[in-house]
Amino acid sequence: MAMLSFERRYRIRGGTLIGGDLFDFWVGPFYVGFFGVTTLFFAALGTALIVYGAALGPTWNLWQISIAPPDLKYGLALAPLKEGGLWQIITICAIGAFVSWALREVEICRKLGIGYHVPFAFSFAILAYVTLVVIRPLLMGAWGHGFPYGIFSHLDWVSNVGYQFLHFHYNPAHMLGVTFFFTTTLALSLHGSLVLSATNPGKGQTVKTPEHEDTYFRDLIGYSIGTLGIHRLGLFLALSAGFWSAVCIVISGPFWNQGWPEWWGWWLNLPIWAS
Ligand code: 07D
Ligand code: 07D
Ligand code: U10
Repeated sequence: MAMLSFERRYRIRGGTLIGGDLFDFWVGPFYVGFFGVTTLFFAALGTALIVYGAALGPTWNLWQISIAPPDLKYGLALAPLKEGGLWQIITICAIGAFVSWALREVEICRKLGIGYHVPFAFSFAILAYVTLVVIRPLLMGAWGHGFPYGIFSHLDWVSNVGYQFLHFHYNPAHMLGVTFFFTTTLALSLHGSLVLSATNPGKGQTVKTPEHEDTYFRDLIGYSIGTLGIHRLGLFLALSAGFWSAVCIVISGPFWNQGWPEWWGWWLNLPIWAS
């Protein structure tokens, strides 16, 4: 890959969080850094353990391979390797790799002198994952409440946990999560299409300016959020989606253990309805 002159100027030492010059270099297009090495270490070890778990059986079918968390009877203790211990170590590796990746993002931001928005955003995905496999199991008293690591088995987990609460769609935080996910795709489709309409207008026509973009939405809905604003909104919507997802699962069990439809009893019990 050709090295841009910009890259040649910025690819210098410094800005690392720890370790000083240690691993402060690039390999091909990749910045390595201390956290690149820890990412590779955790990712390689975690993947190797998943392959070892798969080798223990019963299947090599990629869709059906699954590393299950320990039985609930082990509570918050360490389980034997073949009875969920593997899942526990893989979880440590996954968190190690995700956090290392986020810190490597931070180091790259520091080198470039840009804001920490990308690692901040990724930290919401990490939060959602940690909520599923650490925070909620801790609150419920057993690692067995984490989800199994397999392509179809994790779907079964989502469905089973959903039906344990009768009708997960009635979970108010799930409603917010779903709404934010839908709104994120709406915002991205509006933004992507608007930018393309102005900057890629077709043969023979001139590229239009942000004024055209602003005016389009003023004409259509009376207001334009602006070129910087749409990116702030997009980030807010996407992070809110992840945040409310984490909330919706952490309250299911630790803070609400009936069906979610029952939660809406507070509405029926409002004094204004009393006859
Ligand atoms: C496009 C970026 C690229 C990432 C990809 C994922 C692996 C896993 C590991 C065999 C948008 C790479 C996949 C490394 C292989 C083994 C052991 C990101 C993009 C392409 N899920 N989920 C998928 C994960 C949870 C749910 C697909 C991960 C929760 C539903 C893929 C996690 C719940 C559906 C996948 C995770 C849940 C999926 C596509 C972690 C609630 C689907 C993902 C670490 C959040 C869809 C067969 C994608 C599907 C799907 C990965 C967690 C629900 C296998 C890594 C427990 C309902 N999930 N998932 O494109 O087709 O993401 O499943 O938390 O319908 Mg899942
Ligand atoms: C957890 C992923 C983190 C990923 C990380 C990175 C790698 C590297 C490498 C590619 C959070 C991983 C990276 C591995 C890969 C390379 C090179 C993201 C995570 C750190 N639901 N529901 C949600 C909808 C129903 C249920 C969230 C819709 C049913 C349960 C979201 C519908 C029942 C849980 C959502 C619907 C049910 C959820 C998921 C519709 C089942 C959760 C998004 C239209 C019968 C989960 C935190 C998310 C949750 C969750 C949407 C239906 C149950 C809001 C649209 C009614 C049990 N559902 N759901 O969280 O909140 O992403 O998890 O019907 O646990 Mg739901
Ligand atoms: C956006 C944007 C914008 C742009 C953009 C984008 C958002 C302003 C200007 C970006 C968007 C896109 C490009 C669109 C497409 C993206 C998606 C759809 C999102 C999903 C992405 C993917 C599916 C791709 C995922 C790919 C990944 C994550 C890359 C995988 C890479 C690796 C595994 C390597 C990682 C590198 C590391 C960790 C460090 C470097 C290390 C090496 C190169 C290896 C060498 C290692 C060493 C020397 C260290 C030695 C290691 C040791 C000692 C440990 C080893 C241990 C063992 C046990 C083996 O808004 O507009 O445009 O483009």
